[in-house]
Amino acid sequence: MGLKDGSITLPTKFMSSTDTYEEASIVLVGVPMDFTCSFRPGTRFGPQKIREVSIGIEEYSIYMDRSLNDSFFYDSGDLDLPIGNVEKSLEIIEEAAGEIINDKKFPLFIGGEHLISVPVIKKVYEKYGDELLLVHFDAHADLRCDYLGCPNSHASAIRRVIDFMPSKNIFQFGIRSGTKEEFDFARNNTNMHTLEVFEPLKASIEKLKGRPVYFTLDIDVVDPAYANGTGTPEPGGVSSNELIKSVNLLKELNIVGFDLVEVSPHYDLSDRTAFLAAKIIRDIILMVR
Ligand SMILES: [Mn+2]
Repeated sequence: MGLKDGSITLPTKFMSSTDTYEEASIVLVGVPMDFTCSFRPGTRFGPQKIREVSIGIEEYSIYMDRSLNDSFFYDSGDLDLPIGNVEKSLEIIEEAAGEIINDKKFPLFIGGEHLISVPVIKKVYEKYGDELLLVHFDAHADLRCDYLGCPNSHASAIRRVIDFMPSKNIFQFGIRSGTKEEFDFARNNTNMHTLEVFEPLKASIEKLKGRPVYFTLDIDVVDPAYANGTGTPEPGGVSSNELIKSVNLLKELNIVGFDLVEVSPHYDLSDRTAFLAAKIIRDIILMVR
């Protein structure tokens, strides 16, 4: 597969990417996978659109008071996946994540659908074990045992994480959609905070401090009024400002891996969802550099 040179070569990289993998401490990987989307597909085009619009925002972040010019991250392009082959694709993602972690670099993955987070979290969990906590922003619980009989579905992403990671290590925020079974399961297993993100996250920071934290961000946690470019929009979400402020709270934590998923450009009026994603990715790079 070869993150260093063998991934698909793209015309556009995320702004300020360094020239080589070797000099980077953070490695960005695009995962153009949307085969298990339950409603509208298209997230496979997300990574490239986010890169494209990143050129339109500043390298300096007022939230982080740092500039990408002072950071060392490498955009390794998109993984080359066999379209439609879920198992093989998950293997390729896991291999890529493993390579980055073995090289002691920070994995930053851009989906694609939410299922792509599972193999990345798995490799990060292999490194940190039960010390690792998961912070999950999403409109959806993603706790289904399976979706129409398929355990590997984007609707089951967090449930698949619980196959290997203790459910009590998982902190969910902004959840406003799921089956009754998912909410019953969450009550007894995960730390789920419904509807809101900022206030419950602020109240949870002390519990999250001092531990390695993986952050998975499904862009549909944001209200479709602010982020309509996604496959399963769910009205009633947070504003883009609340998301940015919430990400800012994570400064106090030891973030060891990150992914942003479910941006679907063909539904994205004025690229507003992709712009929001690019801004969040910039700030995460600046936060963890
Ligand atoms: Mn979701």
